[in-house]
Amino acid sequence: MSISITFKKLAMCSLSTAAMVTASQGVFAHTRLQVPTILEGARVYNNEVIGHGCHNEVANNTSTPVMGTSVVFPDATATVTSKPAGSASSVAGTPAGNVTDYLAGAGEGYSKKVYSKDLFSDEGQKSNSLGNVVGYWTGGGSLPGINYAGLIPFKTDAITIKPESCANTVTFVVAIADVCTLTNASGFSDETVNLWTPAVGSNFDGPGLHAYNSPATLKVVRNITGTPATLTTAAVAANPLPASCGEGLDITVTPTAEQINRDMPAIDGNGVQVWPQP
Ligand SMILES: [Cu+2]
Repeated sequence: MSISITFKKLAMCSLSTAAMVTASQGVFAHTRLQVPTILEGARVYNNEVIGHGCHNEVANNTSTPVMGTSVVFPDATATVTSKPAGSASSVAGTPAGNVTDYLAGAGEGYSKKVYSKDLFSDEGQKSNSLGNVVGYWTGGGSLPGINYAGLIPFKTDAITIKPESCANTVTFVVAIADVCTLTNASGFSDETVNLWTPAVGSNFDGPGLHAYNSPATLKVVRNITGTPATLTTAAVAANPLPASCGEGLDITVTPTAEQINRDMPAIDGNGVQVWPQP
């Protein structure tokens, strides 16, 4: 692929946020979560939204269909950083301990696939050595690369921010690979895969590719004021910040390279690694 084509493509997609307001949605939309911000303490049914296919060199668009997707949610080994609440995204975070410093429970296993063959014919859930679900894959089918979005349903269980922590928000960085052609890792290109992954030095970083270091995120917001009861849901108690926390912290939880290398491959029910090809 020529440098000018790559440039054009990057320019098109860097315009995506502004362009989506006026242009037809979906054409340039990255793969993200349908509900990217949720309140703590609530189970949420959500979707991975596959925004476009892989690059088609002949048509110079993203019309190559997606045949499957693989997702990794950070587990309790994740890298945790913090910055003052409300900081701009350009502000670098500083190391801030472990996910269990901020979240009640194991700090992993909160996300589960919703079984569905709407889009792809096969699927599997990924668990770590503790038996906690850390992601899923689904494949076998053909999602058109343009003029459609694909929805992959999953749910998150109630996630509780520790009352004694200073976290205002906890943002999970979610690594996603949208596969258009089965290849081994050396075959990764804009024509074969979109790697919506954090650049943490894993085998799935995809340096120079369209989706480089552009992962999806799921932000959990502390329920500082509590929620009154409605006809269908019980009241939720307030979880105020401790006075000593000041304005509080925005926490980011990013899967490690080791976890992504372990959990990104799609392994079928017979134990065969389907993608990437060995
Ligand atoms: Cu894009």
